[in-house]
Amino acid sequence: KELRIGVVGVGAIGRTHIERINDQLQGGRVIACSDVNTEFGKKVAENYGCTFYEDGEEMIASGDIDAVIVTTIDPYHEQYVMAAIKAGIYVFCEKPLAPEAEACKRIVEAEISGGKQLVQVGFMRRYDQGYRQLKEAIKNRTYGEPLLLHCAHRNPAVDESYDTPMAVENSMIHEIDVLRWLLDEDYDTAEVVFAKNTRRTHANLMDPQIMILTTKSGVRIDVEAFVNTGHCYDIKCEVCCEDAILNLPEPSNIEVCANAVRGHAIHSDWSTRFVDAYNVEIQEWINSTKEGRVDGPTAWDGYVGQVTAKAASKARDNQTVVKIEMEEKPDFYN
Ligand code: ISE
Repeated sequence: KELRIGVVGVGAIGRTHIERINDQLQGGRVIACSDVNTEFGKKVAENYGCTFYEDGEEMIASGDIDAVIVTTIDPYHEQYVMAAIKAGIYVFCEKPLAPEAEACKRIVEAEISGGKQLVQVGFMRRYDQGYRQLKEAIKNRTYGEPLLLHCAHRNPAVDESYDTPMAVENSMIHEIDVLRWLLDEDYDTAEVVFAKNTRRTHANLMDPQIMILTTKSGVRIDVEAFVNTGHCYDIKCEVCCEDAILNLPEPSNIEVCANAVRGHAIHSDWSTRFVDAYNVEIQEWINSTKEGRVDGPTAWDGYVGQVTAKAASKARDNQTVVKIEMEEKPDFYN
């Protein structure tokens, strides 16, 4: 039986999830959707042949769907994730779980008191082939202990609404999640330092920045966020282990030899760079949901990510090293 899915928030990524579920993946179908912009939402619903609900919470409580995908703008995530927990249905929420750590904590508490894990957070990098290869090598200690990591998160350009905190809270939040998963441990401290600003930035954005994290066992990580490179979407992850240096591979492209240059195209946008990761992520979510499990990043992971990001933001604002403090992981998530 197909998983009946509803989508709240059918702006950009909501629609790509509908398309991948209905056209490419197996085992699920988006049959309902909702959007605060009624006129736009109705058009989208018509386009994809699903039932439109003016009120997302009503859709979640309707009994017509088995699971919901939350792709509204970030400040509304909490409301719909909470509604799903209340209705007892599985929910996939795009990253971040909520913009404030406190809101993530409320979600964790609601899920625990509901007594069943229902929430998955959309940290898609865990589904990327390359990161999965790194994870395998690190987990097995094939090349000894990982000691330090050099990473980069480069975007071609961002708009004027993207400001200094977003480098951590919107972009490097991906590294915060995926590196913690890769190393299978939590962070101890965070720091953010600045570089020389690019001429392409604007008054409210320090670009590039470098975030420095240490893990509990002492692994040191630096992540460059450079979001106005002007030319590329480029994700780097170099893991220095005791016996080898490991580098994140990129999805491959044909090699072209022309005009006295031999090379291959690289991605200029996250939506194409991680398209395979998104497909695997949503397929695995459909599969585990049908089997009654959450296999992916949990609400706890969403909370830890946000606590870490806020610590890094504080470190940046005060130009100090901040110790990352949070509660013990509840047994519920073990
Ligand atoms: C964006 O929100 C994303 O999630 C992308 O994956 C990231 O690369 C980009 O920097 C963010 O702005």
